[in-house]
Amino acid sequence: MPMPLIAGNWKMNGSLSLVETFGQALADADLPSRLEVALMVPFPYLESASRALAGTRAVLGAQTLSDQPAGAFTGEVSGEMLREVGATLVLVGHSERRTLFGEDDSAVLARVRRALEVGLTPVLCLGETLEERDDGRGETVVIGQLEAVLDALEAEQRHRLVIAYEPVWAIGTGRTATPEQAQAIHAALRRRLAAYDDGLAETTQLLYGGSMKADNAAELLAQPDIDGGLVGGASLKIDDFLAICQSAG
Ligand code: G2H
Repeated sequence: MPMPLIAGNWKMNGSLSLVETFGQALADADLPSRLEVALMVPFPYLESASRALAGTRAVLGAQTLSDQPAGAFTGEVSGEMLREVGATLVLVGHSERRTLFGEDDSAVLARVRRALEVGLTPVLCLGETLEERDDGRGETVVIGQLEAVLDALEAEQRHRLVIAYEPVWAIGTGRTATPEQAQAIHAALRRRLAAYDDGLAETTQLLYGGSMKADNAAELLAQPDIDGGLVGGASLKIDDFLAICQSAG
């Protein structure tokens, strides 16, 4: 059973004072012993979040990275820079990056490769749109997104990823996948991982993301193949975020 992981994704939200609030509260919190916690904050807050989280169990993550190591790429941020300010994880292929910023499977793969090169853990996000689900293609789309990355990696590299399933139709919409719907896709992902190698299926953390909240986290996290959560909106309120962490223990 992989270690549960609750990762908060602030998206383009938050403030320096929210960073401080989270640092304090996470330092004081009595979190379940079998739990990993991560916070993905916007780039400008990474350095202060790194300091604020230093005395806590939470690790720091970024929300994307450039597919290039350095150079004339105005506005971009490299994996090396993220490491330097204390990030250890990075989201790759979040559905908002795929749909709003045109990141296709090859762009996602390039970013996963860069993250691995610099020693960041990529949190690879996968998910189908409502149209794809309604057409009965949900599982095929999600497995295809997984294969687009894993087929291209070395066996050893595949063991250094976290996978997040986030149905696009459930993100920020208040519409959560039912525990059964989420479990069905997670089980399919686990089976596909096992086809690469058994150890991969056993150790890879499979997170669910999509309107996870304090009041629905427990039943989602109780599913056998859901190992944690990628939490957006509910990760902006410390009480909600801590409540979700408690349900994962
Ligand atoms: C989607 C999630 C985190 P929200 O995975 O990005 O967002 O919880 O707001 O649906």
